[in-house]
Amino acid sequence: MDSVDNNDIVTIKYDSNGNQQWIQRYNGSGNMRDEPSKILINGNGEILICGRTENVHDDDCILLKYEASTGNPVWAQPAIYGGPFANDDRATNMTIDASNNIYVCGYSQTGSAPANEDPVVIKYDDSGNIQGFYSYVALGEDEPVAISHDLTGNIFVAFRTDVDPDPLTSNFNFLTMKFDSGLNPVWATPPQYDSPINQDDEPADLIVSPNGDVYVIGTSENDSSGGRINKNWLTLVYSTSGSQLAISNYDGPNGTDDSPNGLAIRGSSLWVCGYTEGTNNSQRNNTVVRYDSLISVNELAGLKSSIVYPNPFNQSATISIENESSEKYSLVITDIAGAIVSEISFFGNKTEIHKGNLAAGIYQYSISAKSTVVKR
Ligand SMILES: [Ca+2]
Ligand SMILES: [Ca+2]
Ligand SMILES: [Ca+2]
Ligand SMILES: [Ca+2]
Repeated sequence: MDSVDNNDIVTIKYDSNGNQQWIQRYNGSGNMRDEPSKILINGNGEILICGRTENVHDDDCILLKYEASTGNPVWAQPAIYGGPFANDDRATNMTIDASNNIYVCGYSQTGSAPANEDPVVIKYDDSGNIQGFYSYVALGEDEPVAISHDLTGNIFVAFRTDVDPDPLTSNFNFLTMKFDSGLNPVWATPPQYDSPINQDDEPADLIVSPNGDVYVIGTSENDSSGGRINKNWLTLVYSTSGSQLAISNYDGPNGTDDSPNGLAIRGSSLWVCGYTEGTNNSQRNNTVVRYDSLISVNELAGLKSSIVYPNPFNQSATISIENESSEKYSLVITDIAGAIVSEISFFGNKTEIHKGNLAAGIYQYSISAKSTVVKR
């Protein structure tokens, strides 16, 4: 912090009573801007920090490792990645697998300035050696925002991708990719989400459930009713094979801009936190939403996917399914204890459910036909 443009990566350990145990400061060789983006602890209790380190307007991705008890650097030098151009490379997030491999995601500006941002994902072993690498050249400014792994070492990354060819404007979409532990892409066609009105849809976080389902949350400009574009919380669920299992859109109490930023799975619930705008437009409120109907989605052979919109709902919602047959479907709604609260039959690919006498709460549904269970 010697001058305006020289900040450093500072790491402090506190004990459980809040007493400082050690402090470490990293100032890069450029004596310029060094900033962290994520801190994690590996299986040996060591501290990993990723971020950016600057050398005269040329940022590189940096990965630091400290000993837990002393704060001393474990590696002789931090792991630094600079792309093929003398331009900005910045780490945005990371995850650590069961073997202490570190997967860092970030972006590289490829080409000479001004250059687009292209995503990179780098695998480091426990010693900081690069073991795998993935990148793609993007149309616009593409950035990975979140990365996680499943129990068998597959890596999942949520990217914000810009699909608008005009460099002055954007149409951001969610892009979710699965990699094997060597960073080879697994899904032939990684799923994207673009709102029906082709506005900006930006993922914020991603998590993998113990059964391999992938949950991605973010902010979606998917509603232009009322003469303005309205940001909503979007939650997407993908199976481990990349098919979309569920989608949920949450519009806050004011019907204006709402944005989620983190998620966690606890028991059979998905918890999402962020902000919603209250009835006074300028007022943003911390908000937590618990989803139960998105969890325990078991994909069966021959399954057809279904969507509940909106979810949660006040008066009524539509459940639509991918319906390829003329079979009669039976919809059963159960409360959290498993008791059936409503049962209806319908033909076609959607039906409406109404609040009726149902108390506010979380309900699960299943749709079945003579031959197939669609979703549970
Ligand atoms: Ca510095
Ligand atoms: Ca660089
Ligand atoms: Ca979009
Ligand atoms: Ca909204």
